[in-house]
Amino acid sequence: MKKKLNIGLIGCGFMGRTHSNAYRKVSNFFDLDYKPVLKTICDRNEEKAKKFADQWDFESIETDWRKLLERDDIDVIDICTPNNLHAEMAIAAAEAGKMIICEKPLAMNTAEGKAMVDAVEKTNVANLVSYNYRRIPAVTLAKNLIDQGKLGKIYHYRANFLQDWTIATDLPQGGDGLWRLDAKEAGSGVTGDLLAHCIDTAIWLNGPIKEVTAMTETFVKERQSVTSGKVEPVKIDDACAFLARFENGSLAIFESTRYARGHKALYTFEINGQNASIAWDLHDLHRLSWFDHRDEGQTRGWRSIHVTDGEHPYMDKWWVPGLAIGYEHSFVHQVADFLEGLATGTPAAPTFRDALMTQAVCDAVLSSAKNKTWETVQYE
Ligand code: SOE
Repeated sequence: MKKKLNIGLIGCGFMGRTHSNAYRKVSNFFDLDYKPVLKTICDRNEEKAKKFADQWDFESIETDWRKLLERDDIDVIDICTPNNLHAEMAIAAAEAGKMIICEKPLAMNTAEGKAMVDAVEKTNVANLVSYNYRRIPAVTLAKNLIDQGKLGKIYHYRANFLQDWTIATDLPQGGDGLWRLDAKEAGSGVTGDLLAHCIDTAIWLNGPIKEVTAMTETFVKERQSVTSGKVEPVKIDDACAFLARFENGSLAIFESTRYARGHKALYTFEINGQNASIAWDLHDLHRLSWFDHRDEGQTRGWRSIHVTDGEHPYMDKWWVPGLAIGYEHSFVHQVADFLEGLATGTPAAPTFRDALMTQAVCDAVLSSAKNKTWETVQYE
């Protein structure tokens, strides 16, 4: 008999959908001790919450997230709100003794993130930050290959996250969907939204980042605010590029923008080691490119590994070899790992503490861009 885990999910946006879908599917594909139950969806807008509950089969709705915390029938609080609400909600949820899954980035800044880490560690509640790309099988395979030492010493790390959806100058800032353009709700622009993904993967694959130097740009300086109705200055970074040095001595270059016409969600990384290189591209997410210098000379070259075999991470849980899975499955894997962590007592990563490292790199990047300096990342 599986143990039921009642989910109270806050936020009916894009991420609310990805998480709901994951809770729905996970028990069909993974044999785990725990089974999530879509207990309550919470949104300030009652109509939206009702519609969402209907569509995703939540048992009930709330319009005030604090009520969720008072309820004995909620085990996990899943925070899928804009970034400015993460800290307040997560700290209150920890104090109420609830387990927490929080969307990325952990917080608006490192100071907030530290308070969140303190809260979950003081109350000892299970916690996870949703950096889903770690759990794309090809990315997890890259991690396994690196951990097996197959690349040898790593020299270079290169990552991009390119989009083009904010080029229109008449796009407003704030409110549903567009809160990512409003610094009051998002904290930062591409640094916290997109580079945070690249940084999380990079730290996971290649260890801590020691120092950074960055530049940012805001191409559209004013946009109408959905909340005030007035034209207001844009305070987020539309684009950011930074150089970094890892603690293992390797060098990195990261770039992100929402102004790369033609690119919708082009997250790519390439890692060059002494023996081998790997490369991955979100637009072709079930493939991992691999070059091994130790291969026999005549046939040596880049291989494209179709990461769909039963031997590949997570793939034995899905279809038969050769049949690909996609973006949404990374969230299913995330929930599966979280539930597995509860059963085994080894928490799934990234915990709030792990994600604080990414937050510290984001803060260093933003302050380097502002001060035009090299910044040492302050992890403590
Ligand atoms: C922004 O467009 C966004 O939705 C991010 O918020 C997500 O984290 C990223 O995975 C895709 O792009």
